[in-house]
Amino acid sequence: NRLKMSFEARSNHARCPVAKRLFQLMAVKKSNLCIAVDLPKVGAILDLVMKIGPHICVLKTHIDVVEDFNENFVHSLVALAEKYNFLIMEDRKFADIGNTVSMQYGHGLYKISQWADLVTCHSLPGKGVLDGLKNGAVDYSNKGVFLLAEMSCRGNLINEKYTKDTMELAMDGSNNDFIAGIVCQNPHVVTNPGLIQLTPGVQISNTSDELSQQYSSPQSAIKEKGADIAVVGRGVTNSPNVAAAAEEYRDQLWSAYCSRIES
Ligand code: 5BU
Repeated sequence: NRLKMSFEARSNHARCPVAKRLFQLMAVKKSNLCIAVDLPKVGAILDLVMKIGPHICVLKTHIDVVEDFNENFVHSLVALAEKYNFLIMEDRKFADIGNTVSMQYGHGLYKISQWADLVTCHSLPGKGVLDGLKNGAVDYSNKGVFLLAEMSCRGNLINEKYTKDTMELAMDGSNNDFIAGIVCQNPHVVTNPGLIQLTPGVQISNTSDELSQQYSSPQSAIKEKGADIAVVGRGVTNSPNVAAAAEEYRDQLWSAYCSRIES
Protein backbone atom coordinates (compact mmCIF):
# COMPACT_ATOMS: atom_id res chain seq x y z
CA ASN A 1 0.00 0.00 0.00
CA ARG A 2 1.79 3.12 -1.23
CA LEU A 3 -0.01 5.30 1.33
CA LYS A 4 1.88 3.55 4.12
CA MET A 5 5.28 3.64 2.43
CA SER A 6 7.98 6.25 3.03
CA PHE A 7 9.13 8.48 0.18
CA GLU A 8 12.63 6.91 0.48
CA ALA A 9 11.19 3.43 -0.06
CA ARG A 10 9.01 4.63 -2.93
CA SER A 11 11.97 6.22 -4.72
CA ASN A 12 13.13 2.66 -5.53
CA HIS A 13 9.85 2.00 -7.36
CA ALA A 14 9.93 5.10 -9.55
CA ARG A 15 10.36 4.36 -13.26
CA CYS A 16 10.77 8.01 -14.17
CA PRO A 17 14.17 9.40 -13.11
CA VAL A 18 12.71 12.80 -12.14
CA ALA A 19 10.15 11.11 -9.88
CA LYS A 20 12.98 9.23 -8.19
CA ARG A 21 14.86 12.50 -7.70
CA LEU A 22 11.74 14.18 -6.33
CA PHE A 23 11.00 11.37 -3.82
CA GLN A 24 14.59 11.64 -2.57
CA LEU A 25 14.48 15.43 -2.43
CA MET A 26 11.23 15.32 -0.39
CA ALA A 27 12.74 12.85 2.07
CA VAL A 28 15.94 14.87 2.52
CA LYS A 29 14.22 18.25 2.72
CA LYS A 30 11.26 16.96 4.73
CA SER A 31 8.81 18.81 2.53
CA ASN A 32 5.81 17.67 0.52
CA LEU A 33 4.65 21.23 -0.13
CA CYS A 34 4.30 22.58 -3.67
CA ILE A 35 3.56 26.28 -3.88
CA ALA A 36 1.72 27.76 -6.87
CA VAL A 37 3.11 31.22 -7.65
CA ASP A 38 0.31 32.64 -9.74
CA LEU A 39 1.53 36.25 -9.84
CA PRO A 40 1.78 38.54 -12.87
CA LYS A 41 5.16 40.24 -12.24
CA VAL A 42 8.60 38.70 -12.49
CA GLY A 43 9.95 40.76 -9.58
CA ALA A 44 7.16 39.69 -7.23
CA ILE A 45 7.58 36.02 -8.19
CA LEU A 46 11.35 36.03 -7.57
CA ASP A 47 10.87 37.90 -4.30
CA LEU A 48 8.32 35.30 -3.16
CA VAL A 49 10.47 32.35 -4.25
CA MET A 50 13.41 33.65 -2.22
CA LYS A 51 11.17 33.57 0.86
CA ILE A 52 9.47 30.22 0.30
CA GLY A 53 12.37 28.35 -1.38
CA PRO A 54 13.60 26.70 1.84
CA HIS A 55 10.17 25.15 2.49
CA ILE A 56 9.07 23.65 -0.83
CA CYS A 57 9.79 20.52 -2.84
CA VAL A 58 8.20 21.89 -6.03
CA LEU A 59 7.51 25.38 -7.33
CA LYS A 60 4.50 25.42 -9.65
CA THR A 61 4.25 28.13 -12.31
CA HIS A 62 1.68 29.37 -14.83
CA ILE A 63 4.19 31.09 -17.08
CA ASP A 64 1.44 32.47 -19.36
CA VAL A 65 0.08 34.77 -16.61
CA VAL A 66 3.42 36.60 -16.35
CA GLU A 67 3.22 40.07 -17.91
CA ASP A 68 6.93 40.91 -18.07
CA PHE A 69 8.35 37.51 -19.04
CA ASN A 70 11.96 37.42 -20.19
CA GLU A 71 14.69 34.78 -20.43
CA ASN A 72 16.63 36.15 -17.47
CA PHE A 73 13.59 35.43 -15.33
CA VAL A 74 13.70 31.70 -16.02
CA HIS A 75 17.48 31.67 -15.53
CA SER A 76 16.92 33.27 -12.10
CA LEU A 77 14.20 30.73 -11.27
CA VAL A 78 16.49 27.82 -12.19
CA ALA A 79 19.30 29.34 -10.08
CA LEU A 80 16.91 29.60 -7.09
CA ALA A 81 15.78 26.00 -7.65
CA GLU A 82 19.42 24.90 -7.42
CA LYS A 83 20.13 27.10 -4.41
CA TYR A 84 17.13 25.91 -2.38
CA ASN A 85 16.82 22.39 -3.85
CA PHE A 86 13.34 22.26 -5.36
CA LEU A 87 11.97 21.26 -8.77
CA ILE A 88 10.06 23.52 -11.15
CA MET A 89 6.69 22.43 -12.54
CA GLU A 90 4.99 24.40 -15.31
CA ASP A 91 1.26 23.72 -14.95
CA ARG A 92 0.67 24.05 -18.71
CA LYS A 93 -1.98 21.29 -18.92
CA PHE A 94 -1.01 20.32 -22.46
CA ALA A 95 -4.04 18.94 -24.28
CA ASP A 96 -3.47 18.88 -28.05
CA ILE A 97 -2.17 16.57 -30.78
CA GLY A 98 1.45 15.44 -30.48
CA ASN A 99 2.85 17.79 -33.10
CA THR A 100 1.28 20.84 -31.46
CA VAL A 101 2.28 20.04 -27.88
CA SER A 102 5.80 19.29 -29.09
CA MET A 103 6.04 22.89 -30.35
CA GLN A 104 4.27 24.34 -27.31
CA TYR A 105 6.68 22.53 -25.00
CA GLY A 106 9.98 23.18 -26.78
CA HIS A 107 9.39 26.38 -28.73
CA GLY A 108 7.36 29.58 -28.66
CA LEU A 109 8.03 32.44 -26.28
CA TYR A 110 8.49 30.30 -23.19
CA LYS A 111 10.55 27.26 -24.32
CA ILE A 112 9.14 25.39 -21.31
CA SER A 113 11.23 22.25 -21.84
CA GLN A 114 14.42 24.28 -21.31
CA TRP A 115 13.66 25.24 -17.71
CA ALA A 116 10.78 23.18 -16.27
CA ASP A 117 11.67 19.82 -14.72
CA LEU A 118 8.00 18.82 -14.71
CA VAL A 119 4.87 19.73 -16.67
CA THR A 120 1.19 18.85 -16.33
CA CYS A 121 -0.73 17.26 -19.16
CA HIS A 122 -4.33 16.26 -19.87
CA SER A 123 -4.84 12.62 -20.83
CA LEU A 124 -7.73 13.62 -23.15
CA PRO A 125 -5.77 13.35 -26.46
CA GLY A 126 -4.41 9.90 -25.51
CA LYS A 127 -0.90 8.54 -26.05
CA GLY A 128 -0.02 11.08 -28.77
CA VAL A 129 0.18 13.93 -26.29
CA LEU A 130 2.92 12.08 -24.37
CA ASP A 131 4.82 11.15 -27.53
CA GLY A 132 4.61 14.81 -28.57
CA LEU A 133 6.03 16.01 -25.27
CA LYS A 134 8.90 13.51 -25.42
CA ASN A 135 9.60 14.83 -28.89
CA GLY A 136 9.61 18.45 -27.70
CA ALA A 137 12.31 17.91 -25.08
CA VAL A 138 15.98 17.92 -26.09
CA ASP A 139 16.55 15.04 -23.67
CA TYR A 140 13.44 13.74 -21.93
CA SER A 141 15.40 11.55 -19.51
CA ASN A 142 15.61 14.47 -17.05
CA LYS A 143 11.99 15.60 -17.59
CA GLY A 144 8.71 14.33 -16.19
CA VAL A 145 4.97 14.67 -16.66
CA PHE A 146 2.09 14.78 -14.18
CA LEU A 147 -1.02 13.46 -15.88
CA LEU A 148 -4.42 14.86 -14.83
CA ALA A 149 -6.76 12.08 -13.73
CA GLU A 150 -9.07 14.37 -11.72
CA MET A 151 -9.52 18.10 -11.04
CA SER A 152 -10.29 20.05 -7.88
CA CYS A 153 -12.99 22.37 -9.21
CA ARG A 154 -16.69 21.85 -8.65
CA GLY A 155 -18.62 20.68 -11.72
CA ASN A 156 -15.64 19.41 -13.71
CA LEU A 157 -16.57 16.89 -16.41
CA ILE A 158 -14.11 14.12 -15.52
CA ASN A 159 -15.86 10.85 -14.61
CA GLU A 160 -14.68 7.52 -13.16
CA LYS A 161 -14.09 5.92 -16.54
CA TYR A 162 -11.93 8.84 -17.66
CA THR A 163 -9.89 8.57 -14.46
CA LYS A 164 -9.47 4.81 -14.89
CA ASP A 165 -8.48 5.15 -18.57
CA THR A 166 -6.00 7.87 -17.60
CA MET A 167 -4.31 5.44 -15.21
CA GLU A 168 -4.09 2.85 -17.99
CA LEU A 169 -2.35 5.42 -20.16
CA ALA A 170 0.01 6.27 -17.31
CA MET A 171 0.92 2.63 -16.68
CA ASP A 172 1.50 1.83 -20.37
CA GLY A 173 5.03 0.45 -20.69
CA SER A 174 6.04 2.97 -23.34
CA ASN A 175 5.23 5.97 -21.13
CA ASN A 176 6.16 5.04 -17.60
CA ASP A 177 9.73 6.33 -17.81
CA PHE A 178 8.26 9.78 -18.50
CA ILE A 179 5.25 9.87 -16.12
CA ALA A 180 6.36 11.18 -12.74
CA GLY A 181 2.92 11.23 -11.21
CA ILE A 182 -0.79 11.85 -11.28
CA VAL A 183 -2.89 14.89 -10.39
CA CYS A 184 -5.97 13.66 -8.55
CA GLN A 185 -8.27 14.10 -5.57
CA ASN A 186 -8.84 10.67 -4.02
CA PRO A 187 -6.63 7.94 -2.54
CA HIS A 188 -7.73 5.07 -4.81
CA VAL A 189 -6.47 6.43 -8.13
CA VAL A 190 -2.73 5.90 -7.64
CA THR A 191 -1.81 2.35 -6.61
CA ASN A 192 1.71 2.10 -8.04
CA PRO A 193 4.14 3.27 -5.32
CA GLY A 194 6.50 4.67 -7.96
CA LEU A 195 4.00 7.35 -9.02
CA ILE A 196 3.58 10.61 -7.06
CA GLN A 197 0.08 11.90 -6.25
CA LEU A 198 -0.15 15.68 -6.59
CA THR A 199 -3.29 17.24 -5.14
CA PRO A 200 -4.23 20.91 -5.65
CA GLY A 201 -7.02 22.71 -3.80
CA VAL A 202 -5.49 22.95 -0.33
CA GLN A 203 -6.03 25.82 2.07
CA ILE A 204 -6.29 26.22 5.83
CA SER A 205 -8.68 29.15 6.05
CA ASN A 206 -11.14 28.74 3.14
CA THR A 207 -13.22 25.88 1.70
CA SER A 208 -13.84 27.44 -1.73
CA ASP A 209 -13.31 30.52 -3.89
CA GLU A 210 -15.85 32.41 -6.03
CA LEU A 211 -14.85 30.58 -9.23
CA SER A 212 -15.60 26.91 -8.31
CA GLN A 213 -12.29 26.05 -6.67
CA GLN A 214 -12.78 23.66 -3.71
CA TYR A 215 -10.30 23.37 -0.84
CA SER A 216 -9.47 20.75 1.72
CA SER A 217 -7.24 21.10 4.77
CA PRO A 218 -3.60 19.93 4.67
CA GLN A 219 -4.51 16.96 6.92
CA SER A 220 -7.46 15.92 4.78
CA ALA A 221 -5.45 16.27 1.54
CA ILE A 222 -2.71 13.94 2.81
CA LYS A 223 -4.66 11.48 4.98
CA GLU A 224 -8.10 11.30 3.35
CA LYS A 225 -7.38 12.22 -0.26
CA GLY A 226 -4.03 10.40 -0.46
CA ALA A 227 -1.90 13.32 -1.64
CA ASP A 228 1.85 12.82 -1.59
CA ILE A 229 2.42 16.46 -2.55
CA ALA A 230 -0.16 19.16 -1.83
CA VAL A 231 -0.37 22.29 -3.98
CA VAL A 232 -1.01 25.52 -2.10
CA GLY A 233 -1.45 28.77 -4.01
CA ARG A 234 -3.36 31.67 -2.52
CA GLY A 235 -3.23 30.14 0.96
CA VAL A 236 0.40 31.24 0.93
CA THR A 237 0.63 33.94 -1.72
CA ASN A 238 -2.18 36.06 -0.21
CA SER A 239 -0.71 35.82 3.27
CA PRO A 240 0.83 38.96 4.80
CA ASN A 241 3.86 36.86 5.81
CA VAL A 242 4.52 34.38 3.03
CA ALA A 243 7.60 32.81 4.64
CA ALA A 244 5.71 32.07 7.86
CA ALA A 245 2.69 30.79 5.92
CA ALA A 246 4.87 28.49 3.80
CA GLU A 247 6.50 27.15 6.96
CA GLU A 248 3.10 26.52 8.56
CA TYR A 249 1.78 24.60 5.53
CA ARG A 250 5.02 22.68 5.24
CA ASP A 251 4.88 21.61 8.92
CA GLN A 252 1.21 20.59 8.75
CA LEU A 253 1.66 18.65 5.51
CA TRP A 254 4.81 16.88 6.64
CA SER A 255 3.28 15.89 10.01
CA ALA A 256 0.23 14.53 8.19
CA TYR A 257 2.50 12.44 5.94
CA CYS A 258 4.51 11.14 8.94
CA SER A 259 1.33 10.21 10.75
CA ARG A 260 -0.06 8.54 7.59
CA ILE A 261 2.95 6.24 7.14
CA GLU A 262 3.20 5.46 10.86
CA SER A 263 -0.45 4.74 11.61
P1 5BU B 1 -5.04 28.08 -5.23
O1 5BU B 1 -4.70 29.53 -5.15
O2 5BU B 1 -4.48 27.27 -4.04
O3 5BU B 1 -6.49 27.81 -5.48
O4 5BU B 1 -4.24 27.57 -6.53
C1 5BU B 1 -4.31 26.27 -7.00
C2 5BU B 1 -3.37 26.06 -8.15
O5 5BU B 1 -3.44 24.70 -8.59
C3 5BU B 1 -3.65 26.91 -9.38
O6 5BU B 1 -2.41 27.26 -9.97
C4 5BU B 1 -4.44 26.00 -10.29
O7 5BU B 1 -4.22 26.27 -11.66
C5 5BU B 1 -3.89 24.64 -9.95
N1 5BU B 1 -4.86 23.53 -10.09
C6 5BU B 1 -6.02 23.44 -9.35
O8 5BU B 1 -6.31 24.31 -8.54
N2 5BU B 1 -6.86 22.37 -9.50
C7 5BU B 1 -6.63 21.37 -10.36
O9 5BU B 1 -7.39 20.40 -10.45
C8 5BU B 1 -5.42 21.46 -11.13
C9 5BU B 1 -4.57 22.54 -10.97
BR1 5BU B 1 -5.02 20.12 -12.29
